[in-house]
Amino acid sequence: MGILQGKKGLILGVANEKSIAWGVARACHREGAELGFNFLGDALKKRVIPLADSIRASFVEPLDVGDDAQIDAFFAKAEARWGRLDFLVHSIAFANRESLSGHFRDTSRADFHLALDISAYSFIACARRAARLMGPGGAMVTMSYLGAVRAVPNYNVMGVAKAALEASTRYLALDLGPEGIRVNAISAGPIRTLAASGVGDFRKLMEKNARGAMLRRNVTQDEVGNATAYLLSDWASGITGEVHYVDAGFNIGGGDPGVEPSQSGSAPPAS
Ligand code: NAD
Ligand code: 0WE
Repeated sequence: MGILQGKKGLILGVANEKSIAWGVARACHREGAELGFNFLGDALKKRVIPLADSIRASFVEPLDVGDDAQIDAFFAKAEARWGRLDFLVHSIAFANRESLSGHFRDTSRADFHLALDISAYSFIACARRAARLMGPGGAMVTMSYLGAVRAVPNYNVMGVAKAALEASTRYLALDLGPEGIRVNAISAGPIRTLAASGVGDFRKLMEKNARGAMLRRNVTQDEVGNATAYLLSDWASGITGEVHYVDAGFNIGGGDPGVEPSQSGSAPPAS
């Protein structure tokens, strides 16, 4: 029996088969959960529906989290379909492409608002509607990145948005704790997804990250999915308000260690 057997959950942020949200969906489906999804616009509808069908998802509906009316309608449909909810996964971020390079000081008011609205406020907005459908044992997880707590070149206003997202995770945990609802974030290492493909020299970033990671590699969608399924499950019933790193240990390190100990011994004497 799976660790999410019989639970009903919404997963927000599947764009295609590379999405972190799809890694989460695979893990949750494998562990016995019944799932619902959103899609953003008709372009993604035809990508998300076949994926949802492949795991017999009960629910696929449009949702742009920039629009309160659409959030209301989405959760109203979830309530009509299921009546209750056990978990919510928020795997959504957006900033104007131009704000993910160049000088951070040039961030415009509009770009700041957009990044924080879609990437941080939307979690609060969805959490409020989801919590209404949850009882004790309910759980939520959102996706963050190290740029929330370190100054990562070019991540810029998204780092500020992730800092707000991580703080929101703690305040939601405080707010929903009395109702027995847990709220956590996963801080994932870099993964090649649609969102990452819009970023200049992501390959270099991934190579640097792999070198600096304790495991000397990057993480996969499935590894983030498995950790998320655990945080959503009753195995994590004592855990809330946490930011859980799934980054092969990069965040604890001091950067590229250079030559490995096994390679650094003195050369054998020439014979
Ligand atoms: P992705 O492009 O597959 O997913 C991003 C999703 O956000 C898409 O499904 C997109 O449709 C959705 N989205 C954007 N604006 C939206 C809106 N207004 N309304 C509804 N949905 C909207 O990329 P991903 O890498 O899987 O990103 C998922 C999450 O993981 C994001 O929060 C991202 O910041 C986070 N994350 C990504 C990485 C990485 O390296 N890929 C690392 C750490 C954290
Ligand atoms: O959160 C992210 C990326 C989020 C993202 C990506 C895009 C690209 C396309 C948000 N908005 C947009 N807007 C677009 O138009 N990551 C954690 C991946 C990421 O993005 C970076 C990174 C990493 C890691 C950008 C600069 C530096 C590092």
